[in-house]
Amino acid sequence: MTKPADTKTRNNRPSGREPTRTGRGPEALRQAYLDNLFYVLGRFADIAGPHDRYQALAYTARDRVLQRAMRTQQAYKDSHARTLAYLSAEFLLGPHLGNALLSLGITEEAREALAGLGLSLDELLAEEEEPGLGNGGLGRLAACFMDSLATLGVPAIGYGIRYEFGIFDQAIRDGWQAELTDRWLRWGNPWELPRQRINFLVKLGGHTEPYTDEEERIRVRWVPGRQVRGIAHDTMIPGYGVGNANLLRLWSAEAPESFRFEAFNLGDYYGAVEENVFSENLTKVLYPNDEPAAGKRLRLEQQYFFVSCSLQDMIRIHRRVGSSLANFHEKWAVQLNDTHPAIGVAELMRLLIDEHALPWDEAWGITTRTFAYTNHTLLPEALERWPVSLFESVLPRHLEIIYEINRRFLEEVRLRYPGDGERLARLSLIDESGERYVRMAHLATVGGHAVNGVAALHSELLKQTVMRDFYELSPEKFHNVTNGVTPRRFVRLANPPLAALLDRVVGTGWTRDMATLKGLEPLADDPGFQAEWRAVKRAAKQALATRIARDCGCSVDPNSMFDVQVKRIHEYKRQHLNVLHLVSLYLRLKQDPNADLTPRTAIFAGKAAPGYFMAKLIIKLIHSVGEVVNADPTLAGRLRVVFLPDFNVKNAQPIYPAADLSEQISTAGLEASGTGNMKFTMNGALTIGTLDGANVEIRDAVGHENFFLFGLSAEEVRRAKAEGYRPWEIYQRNQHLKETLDLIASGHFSRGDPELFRPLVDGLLGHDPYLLLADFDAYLAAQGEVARAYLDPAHWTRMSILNTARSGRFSSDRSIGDYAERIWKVQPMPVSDG
Ligand code: 26W
Repeated sequence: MTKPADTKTRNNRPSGREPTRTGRGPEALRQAYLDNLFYVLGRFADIAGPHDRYQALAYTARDRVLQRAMRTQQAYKDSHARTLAYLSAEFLLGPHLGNALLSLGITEEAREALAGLGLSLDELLAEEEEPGLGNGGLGRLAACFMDSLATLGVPAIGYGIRYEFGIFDQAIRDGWQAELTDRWLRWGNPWELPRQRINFLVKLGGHTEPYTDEEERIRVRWVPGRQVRGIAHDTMIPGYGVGNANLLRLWSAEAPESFRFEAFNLGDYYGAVEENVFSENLTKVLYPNDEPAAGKRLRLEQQYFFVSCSLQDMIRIHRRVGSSLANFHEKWAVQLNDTHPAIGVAELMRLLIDEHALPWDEAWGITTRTFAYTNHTLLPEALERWPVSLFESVLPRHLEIIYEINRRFLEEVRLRYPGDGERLARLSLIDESGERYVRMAHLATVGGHAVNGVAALHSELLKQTVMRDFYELSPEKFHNVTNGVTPRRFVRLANPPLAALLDRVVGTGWTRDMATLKGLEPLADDPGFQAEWRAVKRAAKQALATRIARDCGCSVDPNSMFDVQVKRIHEYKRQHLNVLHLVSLYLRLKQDPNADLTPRTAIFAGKAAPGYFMAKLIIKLIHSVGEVVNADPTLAGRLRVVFLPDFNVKNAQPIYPAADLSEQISTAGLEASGTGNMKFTMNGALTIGTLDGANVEIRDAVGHENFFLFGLSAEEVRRAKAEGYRPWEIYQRNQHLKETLDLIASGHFSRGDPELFRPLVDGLLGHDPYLLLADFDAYLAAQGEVARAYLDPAHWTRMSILNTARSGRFSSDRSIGDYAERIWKVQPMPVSDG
């Protein structure tokens, strides 16, 4: 990482003297910190509080990122670069400060600068409230992609929603999840720049009326029921080891006239602000569901609001450099992060036809060459479809446009498949089967040039199941781009001891080129290196044990195997199968206290959607089993079950380095990819998992012998369901399974109350839609293998080193490279950081 010698720059300062404003040495940073404390926060150093100190350092880092962003934007503008717009309703960024210092290459300088003032960098880092503008996988993927786009120097803008309240904070009350409002903005946000002058009006509701314009053309006017104004808030996303910093533009809503004076004068004080309150509601809060689609009016309005602001902004930027809309698609590649922004297809058509008077065919040509769509889930309940009636009342003009898109599309289908009415009905953008719905995945597919899944298996299943008819119609549109995660946050920032060891062995290049980790392979059996490798893992486990003691009031042994499952709570992710294994271990220990059981600490974390009863009951089950197991002296600490509260990016970072075993046990065919699985592999954890999502590719990359596989494959799951799956029979003929389930049903873990977990047990014995019982024996057998392998440190460490060494392709840099080459056709434009 080169430190800029700060030669002649745009503001022509004399060369040589390091400017304090953006200097990167300890002295300049210390001065900038003190200046920000005084001039930005208006605080004297001796009375400043911990959060003031955090903010002062945040502004110091932010300024240096901003300097890069300004240079980057200028470079992109000057070269009229083809730009990617990543439209996502969620960006799960995580805390900025540590990542910014890392990307600027000034972490140690900042630490030294603060030490000179008797301050600890880690204390300031702990002060940051993370922007929780996402639920889970999809939102975090968007954040990893933003990091890789900047690091690879790809011209890109992330567009999303500036929720006033992000994902709820999770508290645990007597084993139950409680949701607390996420007031992340209460202390202000040094990382964003409000751009009042970049604002757009967005229409909602009302009706349409045709008219003839001055050139005798039939046009349509949309007379809205109400309007809101979208205001841009820019956050700069720094690249690592490069001068680029890209834009994340998030929109917040307010009333066109945030205060109506005339109403106030008439004494109608509420009337004066009513409209603003109404409008602000639009971006008030993130919907905390991931998977079941809420289908709420406000959700559709949120989606349309940010998409309309974003497309209007792209057209503004396009026309600012004098380009005509006719080549809009040559300058912009727009990626739809799932169907949440899919209304964009109809909105671009509306803007081109109604606002800019382009003829339909030209507008359609531009639109279909502009958009591409990523699908992140096969779960039927997660595929968004909006009632036509709701569409009618919120987006009447878009419904007309969607009808016309559909009419022309079905015309083509009819030509291709004459007389095949069923196929027509399956392909239609409108579900006519009962109440009429608009199928957003169909709109995104027909309205774009590419559709991709997020892992090889998922992309195959997409073509064979939910998108089968579209695949048969236009196979050339379908791609796979396997997910990835950024090694900056999830290795170098989260696991500095491992990073230092990697730097020493393979050089520092791995942070931008993870393929170089292959250089570790020759050392996989080297006793000296193995010892260092174990020491790194041991230190991380000790640190996590300290955190578990603080947050869960439970002491765990860092010598035990840390068996970790952290992700959103969902039945298809099968956290309750993990619990069945733990109850089976407990049973065995109770039946034979001298059983030679590998000491194990089971660590869970994850939020449940507030309305998802079974997920919340699973959280209670984990706490209830933990309460009994952790308090049982006969187990002598050989088994511990803990639940770490409030799983978010910040709390996740110390978990990946400390894991020995990564639980990726979803029902095969249901986890589109997974990304936690990749973070664990990079940090040397071994995976126990099903042949699902990216597990398949992780297993192929690290070597089948370095992965603990179990369970039915996606095809076997499909067949088991097709042939009639009867979990009750499995329960009847499997004694150990019966004992395990009966113990839970008996109330043994619920203070004697057999009713508490009845819904869960009955669900498993009755229907078990996620085939836990079918995979129970295979899972236990694989866990047995794990337990035996863990007792052979040389073998385990070898496997751990090889997992990290072969995790390179799961860097989000590789994913972005794939998208840029195969779908977006955008060229990197690195900007020097000098
Ligand atoms: C409408 C409610 C809603 C909200 C979010 C439906 C669906 C979603 C997301 C698609 C859910 C999600 O986060 N999916 C996850 O996306 C990750 C990134 O691609 C994958 O790695 C996970 O397997 C997938 O579950």
